[in-house]
Amino acid sequence: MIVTGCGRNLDLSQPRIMGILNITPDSFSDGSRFNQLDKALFRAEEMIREGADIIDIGGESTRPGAAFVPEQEELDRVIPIIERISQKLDVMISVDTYKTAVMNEACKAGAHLINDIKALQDDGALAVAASHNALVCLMHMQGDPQTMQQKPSYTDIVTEVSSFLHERITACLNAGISDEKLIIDPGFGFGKTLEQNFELLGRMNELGVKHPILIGVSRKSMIGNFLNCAIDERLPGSIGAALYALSKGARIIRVHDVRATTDAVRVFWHAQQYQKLRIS
Ligand code: 7PM
Repeated sequence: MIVTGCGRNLDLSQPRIMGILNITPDSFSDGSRFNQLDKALFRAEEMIREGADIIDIGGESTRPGAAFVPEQEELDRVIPIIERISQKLDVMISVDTYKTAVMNEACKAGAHLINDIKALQDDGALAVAASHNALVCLMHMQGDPQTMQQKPSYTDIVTEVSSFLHERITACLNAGISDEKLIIDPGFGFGKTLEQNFELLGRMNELGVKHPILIGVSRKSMIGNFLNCAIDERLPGSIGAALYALSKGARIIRVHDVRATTDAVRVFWHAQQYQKLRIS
């Protein structure tokens, strides 16, 4: 299956890696915006060499309890970098934002995919996504980033995530976004306890969507709390979860550690395909 965002194709007959490029003042520190631009471009190039198919550019941390970033500040952070990467590199560009104005400017600057943790619920977001013919990743979140980890609660997590995503899919279709533009994401860590995350992971195949599934578990608390380890020790656990997600139907894996994840995913996929061909 091939999907197309703003004229750029992405072949999903095999798993794809989305590399995370966070643009916050501390992420490429030691000075000017010019310096930041070069460093971000360098990191994007590096991730492409390491196997990234998509570069996901975000200017606001959505970590639990993180500070709000004003619209203009987010624009100042991400737009110059999207422009630069789209001019210099041959790669699919994703913008990680829930703000309509940022989506709009990002698509004008060269983004192909809108990765929205709020699933296009901001005013005007549906119309902006439709007008650019962009790919859209609709993610599930319970609550908002400031408070979502305080008391997540579900009767049945798979049913609730699935019905939310179906409601957002319908909203997209009604706004003139076609089915082939949609990617869905269960939103690991977004208003979910450790146990709820693992239940959702294990039952991902029950979500009942025909759209490609993207997942983000890289370095998250569900890995750290289970293994009881620090952020910089979470790579092996993150890869374990990513491979399990592939076995449950995920097609795009959003990660910080592109090289290691790409190698693991390629071996996993090859072994699986090899066995399928052998027995068919
Ligand atoms: C806790 C929660 C810590 C979230 C860090 C994060 C996702 C995303 C993020 C995801 C999609 C992080 C984040 N996570 N977009 N943006 N799916 N589509 O790990 O799981 O960078 S933010």
